[in-house]
Amino acid sequence: MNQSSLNALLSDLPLGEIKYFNSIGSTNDEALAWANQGARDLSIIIADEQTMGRGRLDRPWFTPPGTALAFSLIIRPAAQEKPFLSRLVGLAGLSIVEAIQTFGLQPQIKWPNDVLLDNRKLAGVLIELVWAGEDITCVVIGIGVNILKRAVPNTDLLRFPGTSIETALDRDVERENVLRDILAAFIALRPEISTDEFMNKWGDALAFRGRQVRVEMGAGQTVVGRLEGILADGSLRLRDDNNKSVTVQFGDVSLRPFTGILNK
Ligand code: BT5
Repeated sequence: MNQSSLNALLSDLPLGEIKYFNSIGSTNDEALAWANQGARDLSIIIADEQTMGRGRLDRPWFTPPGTALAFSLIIRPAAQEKPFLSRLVGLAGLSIVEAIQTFGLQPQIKWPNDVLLDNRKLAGVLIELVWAGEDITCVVIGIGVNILKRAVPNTDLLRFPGTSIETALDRDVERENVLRDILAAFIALRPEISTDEFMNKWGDALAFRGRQVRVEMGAGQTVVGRLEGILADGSLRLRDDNNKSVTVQFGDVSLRPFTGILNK
């Protein structure tokens, strides 16, 4: 992967500028700085290696050299997109899902920002906003996808088990092509973001739907219930043990460990 191969490969997609780095701290940091300096819509920062890759809440995201896709997409939302910015995480997740489906695999979205293969984390999305006063001028969408087995850190470093495309297919794939497919899917889905069809696609891609889950919301706060789906603003709807509907805006979802005794 290098600047000229990327320029050539992506030349027929309606993108902004593309900047490639052999090694970088975090593509999101570079993209946020570039967004503030006026980067065009759909400009991309991509790196072979990240030394300070980030997840949510400043958790680490590992991108060893030559093993993964790590890039950030800069979005300058149009006025009509602004009411739907909370759906961008779904748009990014669905774009990854569609790209991975081309290998005959069945990825799913673990709400809000992970893509799973065989119930293991294949990819993560980190959304960050650029504000001007009360207005959001840019959204940076950071995407990390594990291509080779070596991209996945040791399990004791992970909150959730990880996987890679190589693990699932038992062969290497051309990571530039995965990048291209994600970007093409993103560009094709973007005009649908305001529609019910988009919400249906997002809901259909959800992992653990209808299952009992636990959502950790930080500071020791936890909600448990049956995962029902996603609301129009991108939040998660659960049904708790008292049959009450519960809405969650932020958190980490996992399957609820069974602790009770089965009553017949
Ligand atoms: C995420 O956060 O999953 C968002 C990851 C976004 C990474 C991209 S790469 C390009 C761009 N530049 C950046 O600096 N970031 C974005 P979260 O849901 O908070 O998950 C973070 C957790 O994932 C960590 O605490 C680890 O347990 C786990 N993790 C870290 N690296 C991983 C990897 N390569 N594969 C699987 N899991 C990983």
